[in-house]
Amino acid sequence: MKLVIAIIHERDKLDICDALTEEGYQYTVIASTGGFLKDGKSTLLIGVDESKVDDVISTIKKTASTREQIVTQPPMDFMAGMGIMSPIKVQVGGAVIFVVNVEKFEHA
Ligand code: 2BA
Repeated sequence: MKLVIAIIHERDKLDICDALTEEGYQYTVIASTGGFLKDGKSTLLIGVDESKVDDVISTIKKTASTREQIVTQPPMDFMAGMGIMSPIKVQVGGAVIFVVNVEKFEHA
C-alpha cells in the first residue's frame, strides 16, 4: 500500500475532492498553510494500492489548475536583507505530490 500526500490550493479542493470521490478513492483533507505564500492549502492523504497510484495522480493533475500570481508584498523573511520590495511572479495551483510506502495499514 502507498500513501499519496497531495498539497493543493484551497480553491481547487472541492473539484479535486469531487473527482477523487467519483473515482471511488478514500482520503482525508487536512487544512494547511503554504510556507512561502502563507495562503490556504489543503493536504490530501490518500491511501491506495500501489497499482492505483498513477491513476490518483492523474485524477489530481486533471483537476488542479496552475496559474501565476503576482505577490506584491512578499513575506518579510523572504525579503530580509535584500533591500527591495518589488513584486514577484510565482506559480500557484497545481499540486505538489509525495508518494510514500505504508508499512502497515489497519482499519480497526
Ligand atoms: P508555498 O510554500 O506557499 O509556495 C507557493 C509557491 O510559491 C510555490 O509553488 C512556488 O512556485 C513559489 N515559491 C515557494 N518558495 C519560493 C521561494 N523561496 N522563492 C520563490 N518562489 C517560491 P509550488 O512549488 O507549487 O508549491 C505549492 C505548495 O506546496 C507550497 O506552498 C508548499 O505548501 C508545498 N510544497 C512545495 N514544495 C514542498 C516540499 N518540498 N515540501 C513540503 N511542501 C512543499
